[in-house]
Formats: sequence, C-alpha cells, structure tokens
Amino acid sequence: MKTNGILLAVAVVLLPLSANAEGYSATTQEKFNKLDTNHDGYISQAEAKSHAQLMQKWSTTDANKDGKIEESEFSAFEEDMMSKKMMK
Ligand SMILES: [Ca+2]
Ligand SMILES: [Ca+2]
Repeated sequence: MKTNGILLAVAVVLLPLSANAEGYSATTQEKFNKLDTNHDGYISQAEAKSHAQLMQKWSTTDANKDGKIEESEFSAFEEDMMSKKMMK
C-alpha cells in the first residue's frame, strides 16, 4: 500500500507538468492518440470525422498525400491552428 501511495503522488505531480509543457491543456500527442482510435499510428479520414477542423483542412494537413494523417502532419496542423487563434 505504501508503494501505491508513492506512485499516486508521483502521477499527480507529473501529470499537470506534462499537460502544461506546451502551454495548453491537452498535448498534441494526446489529441493525436485520442483521434487514432485503432492505434495504428495514423488518423484515417473515418477517425478524423469527430474533428471538424481537421476534416476541413484534410487535404493540406495530409502533406504527403497518403490518405492518412501521421503525427508530424497532425502537429503541423495543430501549430497552424494555434497560430491562427493567436492572431485573432
Ligand atoms: Ca488509426
Ligand atoms: Ca499523410
């Protein structure tokens, strides 16, 4: 039981730090993992349906035109979204 308490304390301390590292609540990787529901490392168009902005920008986000979004493509999309938000 002692070990569990220590692990919990470590998790409580580390989780907010990793979430805030990029300055927003969910990291790009967390968002990517949520969208990649079958965890094959790519977001397919079917998986992107829950993300309206990503669907809108699908053709530009899929930079290498392989019909799916990999993590580097998604992070470029996220950065694009962030910079647009900041300009408003
Ligand atoms: Ca997938
Ligand atoms: Ca791609």
